Amino acid sequence: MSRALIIVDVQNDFCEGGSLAVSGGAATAEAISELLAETDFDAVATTRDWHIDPGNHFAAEGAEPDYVKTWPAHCVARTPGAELHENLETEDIDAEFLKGMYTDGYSGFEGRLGSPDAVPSGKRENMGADDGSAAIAENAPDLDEWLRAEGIDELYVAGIATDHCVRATVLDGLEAGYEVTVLTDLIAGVDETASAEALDEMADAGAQLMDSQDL
Ligand code: VGL
Repeated sequence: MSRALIIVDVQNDFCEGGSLAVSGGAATAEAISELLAETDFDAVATTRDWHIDPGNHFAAEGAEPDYVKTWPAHCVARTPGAELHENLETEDIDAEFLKGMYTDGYSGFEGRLGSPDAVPSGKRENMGADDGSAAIAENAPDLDEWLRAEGIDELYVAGIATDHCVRATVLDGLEAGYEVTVLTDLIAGVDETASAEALDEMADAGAQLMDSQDL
């Protein structure tokens, strides 16, 4: 078995101080960095929300977001809020997948490889045109294509938010035929009840739930 760690949306806007702050986001980033220092994966990928014009994913001007389907503006392409959080150590990250340019983009499997390939490793000045659109090269592989090319069959998923992008990524990973494990101490959710329900749903769909200490 070859295993990949998928780090979902550990971005400034989803951490304390961001426009859609999820409580525990910064601590999650730090804990993921500790895991990366201690554990070998065959591949490590991050996903990032990378919104240009995601339609009604952002609440209309003057309207209150419902924090279920509509949200405050967040992770706008090429803004500081869309950057990975500084507590996340990016040295071991092999590839990064950008999603949600013109859609909600909850699932990492909607993401396509950012350009250049190893974006998180300090080369982010090459992220493309001002509207963010050129950040994804034409013909860039999507997450599934990239994982298959890397020979990965097992996914370990960590990140933000348990009840939204982690959930959607895990369910799509199972659907695509991967063995999927959610690292339950390395996730943070928007809503406590919805996060508990999402974990049940992921487990019912076939995901393993595991503490990273047991890896
Ligand atoms: C997310 C809410 C809105 C997430 C993204 O990354 O889980 N949550 N957009």
